[in-house]
Amino acid sequence: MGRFMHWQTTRFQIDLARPRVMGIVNLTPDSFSDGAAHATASAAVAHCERLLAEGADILDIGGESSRPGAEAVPVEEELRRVLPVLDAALTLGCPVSVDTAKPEVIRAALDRGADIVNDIRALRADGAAALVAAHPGCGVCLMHMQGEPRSMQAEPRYRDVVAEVAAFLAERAAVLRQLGVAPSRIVLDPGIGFGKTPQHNFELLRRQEELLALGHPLLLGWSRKSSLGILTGRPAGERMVASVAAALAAVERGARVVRVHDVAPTVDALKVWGAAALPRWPTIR
Ligand code: 9MG
Repeated sequence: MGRFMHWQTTRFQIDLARPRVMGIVNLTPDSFSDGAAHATASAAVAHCERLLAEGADILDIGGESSRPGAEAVPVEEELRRVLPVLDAALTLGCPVSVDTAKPEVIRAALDRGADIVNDIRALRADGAAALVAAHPGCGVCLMHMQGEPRSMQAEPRYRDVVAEVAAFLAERAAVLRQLGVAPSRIVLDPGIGFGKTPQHNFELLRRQEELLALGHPLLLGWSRKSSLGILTGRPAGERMVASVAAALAAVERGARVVRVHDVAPTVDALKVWGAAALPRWPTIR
């Protein structure tokens, strides 16, 4: 998995000796999954509590949809959606990640104590990397995306998707390290479905060890993605089994964090995988 067996974050050093489950908390009314149902902060907090009860290790809270075709959300609206839920989630005793690319949201989230910044733009917005670098210890997930959510699926093109994603992630991690961010704070993500065809996504899965060679833990987000729908012929609401299978395949190939909607089945599957793969984990009496 690379050199770092833990993920350093604001309040927690997350042990990555076993794979971790990041539960998705979408606060977007147009979300492809739970957004509308969790439009209010109290429903969203109840959703956070449910994900933790199901075994999530990390919560990932986001107020702007990144699904293909999604329009940008103004910064004030994103703050309005995210901050009340973040404040409550930070009292739940688990690492809390904020899924955002906007420097204003990153700053507000870190000021309130967020543990991780999960940025689908890999901190490329002006000032975003400097904000993370100025923080004493937050974790960060740097994700690859070709293009913009509004148009990224129009015509994704690569000569070698794995080599190009790896080069991008290596460059972004190097930028952060040069700014003084400790390597143990950095996790990388190839960005399944972000400017990629199903063929690109499955090529990234097949050759995932080439991304592990970058020396940082990998986070993978396959949950309910359209590649799984194309493969199985199922709509987003019926992709739980496919999502669990993809998470397991990613973990089998070295991913240490999986970002998922369906926490309970993923946790069960990882327990079985762990019992088979690692004789000393979990302990069976
Ligand atoms: C916000 N978001 C949606 N999909 C994602 C993925 O695959 N990875 C990460 N890090 N974030 C994502």
